Amino acid sequence: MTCILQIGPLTERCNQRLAAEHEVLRLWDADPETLLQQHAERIEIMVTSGRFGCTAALIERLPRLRAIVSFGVGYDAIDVTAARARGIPVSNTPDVLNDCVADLAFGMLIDCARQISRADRFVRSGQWPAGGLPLATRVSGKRLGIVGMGRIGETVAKRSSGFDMQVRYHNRRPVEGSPYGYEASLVELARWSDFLVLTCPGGESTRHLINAEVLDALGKGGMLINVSRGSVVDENALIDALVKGHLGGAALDVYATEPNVPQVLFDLSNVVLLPHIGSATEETRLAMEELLFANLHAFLERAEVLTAV
Ligand code: 8YV
Repeated sequence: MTCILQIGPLTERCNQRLAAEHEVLRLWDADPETLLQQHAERIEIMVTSGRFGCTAALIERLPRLRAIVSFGVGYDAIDVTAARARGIPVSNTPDVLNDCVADLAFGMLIDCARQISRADRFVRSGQWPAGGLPLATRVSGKRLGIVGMGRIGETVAKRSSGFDMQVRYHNRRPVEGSPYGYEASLVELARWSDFLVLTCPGGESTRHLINAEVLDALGKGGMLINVSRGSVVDENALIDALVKGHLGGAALDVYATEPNVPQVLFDLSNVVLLPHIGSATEETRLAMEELLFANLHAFLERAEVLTAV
């Protein structure tokens, strides 16, 4: 039996299936140092997730490591450079979550503009009899800016056609054949946009891409929707813009240091706060699990992962 190191818990179904098929060492369930001292030499495969990631130091501790199989599309928390240096393939779970992440991004956009969560809190707390809510912001016909026109960005753009929105995007380079307008300057895209949706990958290359200047360009009439990674946004600059009323609103599914959400955001009525649930539906999590197992089996059978990062 291949010895697998599992970094953190996935769904219960996934944990059980892994343990039934393989010898699994559960790093989160043990004293990591003791576990590694006893078993590091035997570990051949690592199973992790976008959330648990994997450091270069851990890769270095595992002399027989042959593959890293990850749950989730984002791999910014995995030291892919260290894995590559040892010829260790890393797989993720792309595509199967595009629809659910895009659905949520659109839901967040509408929530932020139309104050759905706020209105729900308003009714539940018995405030309705005393008066109404302030008027909200229209969604249909507005300008949608997308940062990162990858597979998820494209799926968000497709959703917008039902709302008669204009779409423009910013990316490292224009996407060939894309029907949407490319904007080389992120600041200009923010200035143009009513809603700026972040669907780019996390990691060093996009760290604090959304800074004070971009937020200022998005301005009072603009709203920021983030379903990518918290690291893409300078969170202090975002808080500053929101507190000073320089930004119309924000809907966030991801944060700089999850699961810590800055307390100051709790009191802002124009902010929608979600606990990183972009892919969290029964259907999509099952599809992600199946792709994780397909990668694992492909590697065990023919030393090749299916969806390498
Ligand atoms: C997952 C995600 O919740 O796929 C991603 O990159 O952020 C989410 O789908 C996460 O990766 C699981 O840990």
